Amino acid sequence: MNRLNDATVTTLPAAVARPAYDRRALKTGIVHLGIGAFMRAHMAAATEAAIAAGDLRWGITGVSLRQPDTRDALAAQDGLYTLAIRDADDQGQPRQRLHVIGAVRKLLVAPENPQAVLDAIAAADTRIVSLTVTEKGYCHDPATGTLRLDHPDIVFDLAHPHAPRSAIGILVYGLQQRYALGKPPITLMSLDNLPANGRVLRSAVLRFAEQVNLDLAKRIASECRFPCSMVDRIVPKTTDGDRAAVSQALGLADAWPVLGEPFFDWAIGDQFAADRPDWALGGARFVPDAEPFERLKLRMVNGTHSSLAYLGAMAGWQTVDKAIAQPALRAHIEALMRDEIEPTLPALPGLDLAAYRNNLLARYANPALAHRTHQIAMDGSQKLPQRLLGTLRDRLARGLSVTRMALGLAAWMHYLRGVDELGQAYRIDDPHATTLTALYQQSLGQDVNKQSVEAMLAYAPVFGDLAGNGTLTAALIPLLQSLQTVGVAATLEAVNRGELAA
Ligand code: CS2
Repeated sequence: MNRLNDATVTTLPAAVARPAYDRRALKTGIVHLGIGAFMRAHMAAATEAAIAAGDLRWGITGVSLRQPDTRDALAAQDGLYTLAIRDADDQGQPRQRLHVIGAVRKLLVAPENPQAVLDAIAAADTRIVSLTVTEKGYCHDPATGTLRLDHPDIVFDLAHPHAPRSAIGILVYGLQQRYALGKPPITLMSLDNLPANGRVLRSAVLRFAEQVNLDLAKRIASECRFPCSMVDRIVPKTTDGDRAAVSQALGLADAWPVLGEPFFDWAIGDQFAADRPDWALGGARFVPDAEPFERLKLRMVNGTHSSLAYLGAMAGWQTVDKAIAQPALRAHIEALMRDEIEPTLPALPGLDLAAYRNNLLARYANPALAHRTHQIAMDGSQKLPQRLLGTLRDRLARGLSVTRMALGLAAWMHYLRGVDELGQAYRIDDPHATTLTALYQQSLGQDVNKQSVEAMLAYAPVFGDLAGNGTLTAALIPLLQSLQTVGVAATLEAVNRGELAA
């Protein structure tokens, strides 16, 4: 089978959308750090819409911060790849719509050539540097949001200005080079699932820049912009089966297609240092303040996703659609949103929360995505603060019940056991895995009681000021006991009957 690339793209079946513009005329306006599946199915798709409308300034240089695999797959394809949008037809049969995306012009692998990445950030045409480096990529303390100057990658980068390896180090040295060349300031845009992601990025960049040069830090602070943004599209990891199925449908081999649901949302704070693409053409919304949208999305989508993932993974429900098909889990997730999360959300003009909730349940039921619960379960230490703990803090402060929120947290703690209810062992994929699994084994793994639950909640990088919270401890004890003794399904049924409340 021939490979998908600029020469073969003209042979695609008519039903496959593809670039109709001249890719050779495309300039590079965006440098993106962390060119994984999510970015390729979300921001790149919206950028493609702006380019297709005739604005050829916005080609993307994609940077991988660790592995060469994306570059290895896409370089041979001239940067082209397929976005497969998957859902079910009226009969419930899975279907997909294919779109070959042309926005990615160039791919770099930072460890191979860090200077090339700094050069790209400093280039005259670059207006925006965007990031999807996942929560842990900010090298910050998840509980407080502050950059950790003792993080090994940050320590390394402060000592190696020409070969930085963290996103933060790369950004600061890239900006330093840009200013040295007299180029105008740019926009730095986080697309990660962190609350106030633009502010988290700004504070990390400035903290690092202050260590490098105070004048540089001041210029960045006053001239660059760091808009916050809420991003939403479910993008499961591509499997070999997906590669084969997409290639078959294209009639050309695509080494790394990406998959996504039809749903797309992106609310961007409209604060840019210079030009930007008209991402509204691809479904984005420019808003004065993205933070209320982020809170809505992180608590409703990611909060319930993580709860569902830990419960589902422990019960042996391998994918989100299989998990949400369990009536007791579905009833719990619906009530969790309606009764515990929604009352903590700020009002947003025009937002119908009940419709948002029902639409989310339908998204979870999408049978064509096969989104693995273990995939969502990874990096819990980095995800829980913004997904679950903010809602919990708000409810605890107002003296409201937290049983359903606490069940998600209990399920995460239970997940640290490393073996599901069918006896299947799995790896805890988390930067804090070693400490957390040891902590679990010394505490909850021995017995569930006040002391062992308190020992877990004392883990400061995740729980911060929740350590010693008596109400939360009391809520967790019966839930953890139930998960350990009767399992996920029976615990869900009990919670749905109004039992197990502290
Ligand atoms: C998921 C998210 O993997 C995860 O942790 O919760 O990637 C989720 O699919 C997206 O944020 C949806 O927009």
